[in-house]
Amino acid sequence: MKLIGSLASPYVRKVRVVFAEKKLDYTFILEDVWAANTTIGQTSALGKVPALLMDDGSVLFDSRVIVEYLDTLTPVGKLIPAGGRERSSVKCWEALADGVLDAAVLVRLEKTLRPEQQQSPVWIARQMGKVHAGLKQLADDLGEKPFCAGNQYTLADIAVGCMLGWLSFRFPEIDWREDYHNLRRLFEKLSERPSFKDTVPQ
Ligand code: GSF
Repeated sequence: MKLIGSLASPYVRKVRVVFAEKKLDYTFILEDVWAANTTIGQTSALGKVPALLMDDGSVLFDSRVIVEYLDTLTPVGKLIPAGGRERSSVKCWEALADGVLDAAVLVRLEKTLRPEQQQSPVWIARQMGKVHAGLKQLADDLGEKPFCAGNQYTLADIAVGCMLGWLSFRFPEIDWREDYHNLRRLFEKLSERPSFKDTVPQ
């Protein structure tokens, strides 16, 4: 399998962390989707990373689809519960963490791709509202539990950890560590795992 992605993308990081946790081999192909000469469109119609090029030539895209697939490949380090409320709960944690990212990415694109006079403060405030509401929800849901889903490390922790790491990377002014001590505690624990250490955004 070949994973197409970048070293900065939090969605790509989520997939890389899952590859590491599942002890699965892959080839990492770096792609700058923002470069004028990017060829990502040949692999993914949406022009986004991550995209997973399968050995039979087919392509899986969207990090949530990719990680779900990877989790089925081996019972090693099961990251998504098999079914029921436990499964949908882990997927919901992931959707919330990814949703915070989606909003923050929109703010970053607004601020980096548009000239300052064309930027919309209303749009930026709307998206930042989602970032802050999402962080609060995640912290409330985590409470004093060791991991998002309770006692077990799951995809929920990976999604939340990748989101927090990216916020620190691109929005250091958002002081989530100070606002939410439980998210800091979780993040520090996750950051000790080799899968997280090896994929710090850059
Ligand atoms: C989001 C991927 C994405 O936005 C997923 O895979 O989970 N829901 C998707 N990737 C960005 C890079 S980044 O912001 O991490 C991307 O490839 N954007 C290119 C574009 O043209 O929007």
